[in-house]
Amino acid sequence: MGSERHLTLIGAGLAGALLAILLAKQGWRVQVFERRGDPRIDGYAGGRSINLALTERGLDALRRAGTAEQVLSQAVMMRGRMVHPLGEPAHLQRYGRDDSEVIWSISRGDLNLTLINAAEAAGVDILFDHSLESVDFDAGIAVFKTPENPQRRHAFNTLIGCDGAGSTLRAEMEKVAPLGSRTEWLGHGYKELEIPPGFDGDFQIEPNALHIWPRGRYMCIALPNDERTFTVTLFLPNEGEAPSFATVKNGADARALFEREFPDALPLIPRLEADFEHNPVGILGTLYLQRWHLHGRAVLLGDAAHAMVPFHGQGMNCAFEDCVALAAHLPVDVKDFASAFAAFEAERAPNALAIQQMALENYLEMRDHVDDADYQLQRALELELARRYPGQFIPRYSMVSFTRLPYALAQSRGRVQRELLVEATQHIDTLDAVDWDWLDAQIHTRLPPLETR
Ligand code: FAD
Ligand code: E1W
Repeated sequence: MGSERHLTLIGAGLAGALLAILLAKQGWRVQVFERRGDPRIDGYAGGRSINLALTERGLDALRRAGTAEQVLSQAVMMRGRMVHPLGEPAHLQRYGRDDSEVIWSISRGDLNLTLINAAEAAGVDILFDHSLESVDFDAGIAVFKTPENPQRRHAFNTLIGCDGAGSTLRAEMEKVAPLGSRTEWLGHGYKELEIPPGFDGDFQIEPNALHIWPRGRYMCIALPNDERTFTVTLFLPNEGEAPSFATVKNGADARALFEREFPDALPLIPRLEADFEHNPVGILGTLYLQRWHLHGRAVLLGDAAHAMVPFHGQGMNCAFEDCVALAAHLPVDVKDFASAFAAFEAERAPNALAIQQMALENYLEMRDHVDDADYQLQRALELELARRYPGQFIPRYSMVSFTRLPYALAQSRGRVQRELLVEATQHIDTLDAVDWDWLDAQIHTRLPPLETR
């Protein structure tokens, strides 16, 4: 492809399909190579979690691509987390102030289909069954494996890697120049199970919530699907003392675990044994990368650049924010790709690192703290301060999920706020005892007002 206005994307997953739309809309000719077959012919084969939480950052990117309305029409609203403590009734902890601050559960397969159709409608050329195998960056030749040809050569000007956590493009770039990549495995994995509709055809538990069963070192969650099912995800340590995936090895072990630890969920999952034995254990880790681009020849984004653990529900949302940022650095008359990629990396890398760290922290918070008393008092104070200081004291979860403030800013202000919450609730057990004057002075000096629009 000799044309200067031509871009080659690797991967038509979530980020690749969305980025293709944004770039085509601003005048680029875009070709996308995807390893898997066309989901419209083969059915959707994309593994991993069956549904995903979509929040403001992702939604904003979908609006820019013109697909937000269609995606939301297939989404289920989640107002908060429904916490299921062992031996106590479940209770809803709202995410936001009201129904303007909610998150959305969407099907990965439906979302990918919507984006692929919109990309083609925008003039993007998607080549399915094309798996990137190797790249000669100097010659500008990428080699793909297809069902007909094990070595199909394709000339390119610029490659954009949207090929996910196991990125082949990243591996090829690393053969040419060190990218400083490091993967930290979490040591915990996950297994997906299903809650079907009840006998009446309706949801068996509250549909408008993300359900969490926190159990200290491990947990279960469930997200609603629009066909009235829930996808349950069991997170456990891979090794070590029970329960872990080393001790819970088969369907019978899983049933015993659920009888003891998740007795309210067990009757909802009729195919527990079969799901457990058929579905693989998913692995989780964080990918840190020091360089995201190879001069002006290739750049990485989404999971290929910064895979993270899923406990904040931000991997896709962050990848979509990357797409908007990269498109903004690539006007169709861009002269210097190397500078554009460097500026993109400088903008996004600190924010990717911040959400990677917050996602790791959120695992501890979800599985271990959401049901303890200190936490609940801090949370009650946080909600009260958010009410008293709008645009100034914004809960960290809200900054991450309901605004597009940079993740790094959410993290740094979140640190200050956490300190204030801990200090203000030490040695007290009701909000009546809070020293409001001290807090007011702290907030005015340490949390300058924000513009969130
Ligand atoms: P992917 O979606 O993985 O897409 C990569 C694409 O590249 C795929 O289509 C693949 O087939 C293709 N490809 C790979 N290799 C090649 C090759 N060699 N040649 C050609 N094509 C190739 N995020 C959220 O925002 N909210 C959530 O609630 C959420 N929950 C999650 C739960 C779990 C259990 C997990 C594991 C992740 C979750 N995520 C969530 C994260 C989210 O799934 C990822 O961040 C997101 O899919 C990243 O998008 P991507 O386009 O970078 O990669
Ligand atoms: C969300 C897989 C996943 C996806 C999510 C979330 C969680 C726990 C998990 C974070 C959250 C939506 N979260 N929920 N409640 N508090 N924090 O907000 O996406 Cl495990």
